[in-house]
Amino acid sequence: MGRIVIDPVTRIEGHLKVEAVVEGGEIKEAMSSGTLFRGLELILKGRDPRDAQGVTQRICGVCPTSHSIAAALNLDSAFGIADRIPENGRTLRNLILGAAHIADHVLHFYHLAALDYVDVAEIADYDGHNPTLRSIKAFAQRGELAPFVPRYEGDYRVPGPTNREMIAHYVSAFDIRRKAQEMLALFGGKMPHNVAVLPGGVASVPSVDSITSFYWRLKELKQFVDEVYLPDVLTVAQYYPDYLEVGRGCQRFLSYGSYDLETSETDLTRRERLFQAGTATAELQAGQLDTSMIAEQVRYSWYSDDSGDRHPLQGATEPHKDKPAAYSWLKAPRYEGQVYEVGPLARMLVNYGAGNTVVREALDQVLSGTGLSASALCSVLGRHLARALETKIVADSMLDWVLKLTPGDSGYVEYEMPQEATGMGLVEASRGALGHWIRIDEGRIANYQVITPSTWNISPKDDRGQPGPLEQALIGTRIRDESNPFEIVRIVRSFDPCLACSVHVLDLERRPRYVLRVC
Ligand code: NFE
Repeated sequence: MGRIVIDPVTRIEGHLKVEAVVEGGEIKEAMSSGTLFRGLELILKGRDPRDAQGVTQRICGVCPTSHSIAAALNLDSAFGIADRIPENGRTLRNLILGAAHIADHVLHFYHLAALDYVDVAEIADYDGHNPTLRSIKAFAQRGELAPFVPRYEGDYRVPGPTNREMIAHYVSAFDIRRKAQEMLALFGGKMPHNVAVLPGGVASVPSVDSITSFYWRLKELKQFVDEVYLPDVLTVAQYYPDYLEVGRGCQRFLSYGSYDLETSETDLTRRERLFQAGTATAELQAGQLDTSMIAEQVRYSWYSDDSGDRHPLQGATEPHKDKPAAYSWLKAPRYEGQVYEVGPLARMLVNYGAGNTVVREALDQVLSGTGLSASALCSVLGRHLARALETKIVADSMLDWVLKLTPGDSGYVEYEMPQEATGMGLVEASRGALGHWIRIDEGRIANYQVITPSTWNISPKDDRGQPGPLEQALIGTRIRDESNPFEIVRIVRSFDPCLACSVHVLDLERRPRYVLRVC
């Protein structure tokens, strides 16, 4: 029996340690640990509720835009203005969030995950004239191939010319990400930590100029998604079909839904959205979402036990760093006591199962070319495919939405802040279901709780000992070479984990806490 420890896992966001117990070449047990503490909830206690809009964006530098939308929806609901957001405000929020998601998904595939399948070292044999590839080759010849090495030596299968084309796409994807961030800043003011999304709507007023600037960049992004990103993911699927079987996970899916198409319905789980809220099984059995069934458990988390199994409105953040048996700073969110995966795959399966025609048509079109069924997507490559497909759906929808903006119209509504209230903001961040909950007492924040997507996906075992979604996806995987466990990192990266929503635990005596092996 062997034990594999990867700490930290690189090419993800934040600090994750993965441990796997291997017996007979197969993972029998897995533990995922968030090794940093996120205490933003404690910082918010006692503050003006409107501070949550700015403070919660600092949870993370990658997904601050999703937090800005979740916080705004949360405060809208607490302030009683969820159904009063002007049309421009609703549309601008969708465009700001969509720009963030496109940038994020392109970042994830090209700059984090694709290097598990594309062999950059192969560039040493390149004798063509592409200037980008020639300059990477020059670095390789000088032995300066970082950040592409060190790495686990995977079984790289994409043939030379296609492989090199994808290396060139790695570089062009930087430009695409920049353009998506520019789009976000046109209406949001800046990235990261936009300043325009507020409770009550969006503070910026679109002009013909800003709409046109947004539109032409979006056209270019759409072309990249259609002609480069989606085909590249399908290419990977063609050469690694076994990864359509690997990493299936818990096979229960949950989504809060995203991109409001109207705001008259104040219950966000029933509001008409581009992606609707719900649950699904791998067999595509859809279910209605009941947020009262969400609770966090902490038996294996570094939090005091009496803060366990609570709905987020009653949630507590009481760190207990020496707790026996605990192994993660992440709590274990569960729905009806069961383990659920969130993320792009969940969004696609929940909406496919519920008969969302936009998702059905897009997914059926891609699947007809691959011969797969929608339920076969519960896998490493299924997650990548779902992510690329939803990027296409979002980009296509945004082309329509941006032309619906009315130049010069305000997207913001005035409001009065209540002294006592509760609120809930549900949205889909790039990585999945993101929820913010607030309780206001005497005009101040009495409690603010955030459950991020990675808290769902990377959660440790729960009070009943059920492993989290990533842990379940790792268990049963066959490892070819324990000293080179590329199968593990491929599974981990398919979830696009982000543990950055954390604050460092400092040891003021500077004792070493871990020996790090960077791969
Ligand atoms: Ni820090 Fe995030 C996203 C949120 S965490 S990147 O997407 O919320 O999974």
